[in-house]
Amino acid sequence: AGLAIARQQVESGANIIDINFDEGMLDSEKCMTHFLNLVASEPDICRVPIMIDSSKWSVLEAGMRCIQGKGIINSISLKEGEEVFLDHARTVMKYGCAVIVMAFDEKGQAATKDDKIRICQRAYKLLVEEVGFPPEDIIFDANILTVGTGIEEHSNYAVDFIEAVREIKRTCPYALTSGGISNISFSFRGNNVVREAMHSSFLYHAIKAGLDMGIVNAGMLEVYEEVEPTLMKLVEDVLLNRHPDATEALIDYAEQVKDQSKVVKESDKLAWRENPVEQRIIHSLVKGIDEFIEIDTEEARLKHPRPLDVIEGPLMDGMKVVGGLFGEGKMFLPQVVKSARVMKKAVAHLQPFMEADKLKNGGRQSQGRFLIATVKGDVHDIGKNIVAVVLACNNYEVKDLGVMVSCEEILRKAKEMDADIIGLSGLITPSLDEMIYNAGEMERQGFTIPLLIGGATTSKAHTSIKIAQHYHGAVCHVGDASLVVEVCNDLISPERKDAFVAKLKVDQEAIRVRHAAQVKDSVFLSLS
Ligand code: B12
Repeated sequence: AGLAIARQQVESGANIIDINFDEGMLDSEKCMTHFLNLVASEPDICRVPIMIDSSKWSVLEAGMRCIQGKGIINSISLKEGEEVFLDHARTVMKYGCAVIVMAFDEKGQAATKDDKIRICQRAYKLLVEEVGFPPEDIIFDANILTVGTGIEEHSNYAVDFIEAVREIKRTCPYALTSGGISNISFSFRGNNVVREAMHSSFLYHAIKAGLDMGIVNAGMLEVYEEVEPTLMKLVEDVLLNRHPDATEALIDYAEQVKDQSKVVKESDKLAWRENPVEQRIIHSLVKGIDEFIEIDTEEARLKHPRPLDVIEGPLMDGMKVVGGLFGEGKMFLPQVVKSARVMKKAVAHLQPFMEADKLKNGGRQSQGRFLIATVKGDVHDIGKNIVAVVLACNNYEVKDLGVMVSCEEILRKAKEMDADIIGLSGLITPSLDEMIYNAGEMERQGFTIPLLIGGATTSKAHTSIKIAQHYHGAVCHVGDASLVVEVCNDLISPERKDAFVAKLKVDQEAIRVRHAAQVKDSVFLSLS
């Protein structure tokens, strides 16, 4: 059962799994050892780092002996004084683990902002200066304590935590911060509508202050933007301690939502199903609901001339909303993982229809060999997979090398398969530099075949100004998968190729000249 829960958590988007056997009737050391050995043989689970969690040092040590890769120890603190703290830290360092340091000292748990900061700074100094502990392996947990309890001293707890995080991040270089998010909402136990809203809002504000990670049930998070505005205001009044009656007001409101949630929730839950199909698809993507995505994708497919139009239309629109909310800190990574899963399910539904189109077209002989990969350091593969399917359905022999592929691997494979075109996908900014590197290496190794560039953060401007100059062959930016077949056909066709490349180079030169003029025309004013 433990393994099933761990697997479910990883599937729901957990980035780390926390393992704890602190229970009176258990032999915790034995259980920890046994369970970690089981986890080690489950590739679906042990691909994420493991956090060994216990309040007993002997259990933590037993765990450290078992885990592979880099683990995280949860936790050590100054509760028993400096000597024990330093001794524990040295052992953790010996095993190469990172460590959670709780904001506790000899006097107890830090509740106020000043105490949290003082204890964490003291622990940081001891770890870095006395033990030589790598600061990037220190994770401070400055104690998230419950608000909305009706006790006045508790009303500033959320603000205390958020402000402490800001100061810890400023004064303890490279150290990370974490916390148990659900603690904040304990006083609303039984009312998940309010609790989920509290978690989303608290995370939103704490992440802005520098919170790096949080222990949270990935399935118990509402999308910040989706919280009903009145509820969000009341929740934020409590969290940010905006006025003395904030808790009372939220409790009153919580009572109403609680009643409503029983009566209205079931029908309300499905009210979005009445919307047009495009909106339903966006809703499923943003909320990470995979239940209806195949039915809706099918309905949309019947409305559009080609299956690819569904991808380029409602599905991409949904992913853009997800990307926007994620960028603003209003959706969190586990939620985006769920959205990605829904998107993949929709694309998988459309794939056979795209393949059927190929057969309808007679399944002609190979147009050419296309090598595609997401560049080193980048895990995004949804767009790349779509491009691969579209090309395969248009009679290209496609070799997909997957994600995080090094330049060396890409070019080695390209030679091995005698590729006609290489396509690179990348969605994060560092991928742009990796693409420049790939282009330079293609030049150095004497390639002449075209290079296609794609993925959300790439652009015609960047391709022209930063990538194309490193490679004398054609370097072409392709904005979306619906354009890729035509571009490839032009690049392969003996009749059209020269004219296409000549025009591409002229267009890119024009972009470079325009850019150079803009840069030259910029006049810098002195600050004085
Ligand atoms: C889903 C998603 C994820 C999923 C990815 C799941 C997966 N298996 O792919 C997960 C949750 C894992 C993820 C992780 C991260 N993500 Co992310 N993610 C997204 C999101 C929301 C959607 C991407 C997507 O799939 N779009 C749909 C596809 C179909 O579109 P597409 O890739 O652009 O592809 C189309 C075209 O571009 C083109 N195309 C694509 N590739 C190619 C290649 C060729 C050769 C050609 C011709 C065409 C082509 O064809 C496709 C179809 O038309 C975007 C936001 C966005 N608007 O893009 C952020 C986004 C890309 N992610 C972002 C970030 C920051 C991250 C993380 C660093 C977050 C973190 N803190 O850990 C990590 C990165 C980890 C890593 N090292 O790569 C940022 C990047 C910002 C930046 N400039 O660097 C974005 C823009 C979100 C944001 N607004 O902040 N992410």
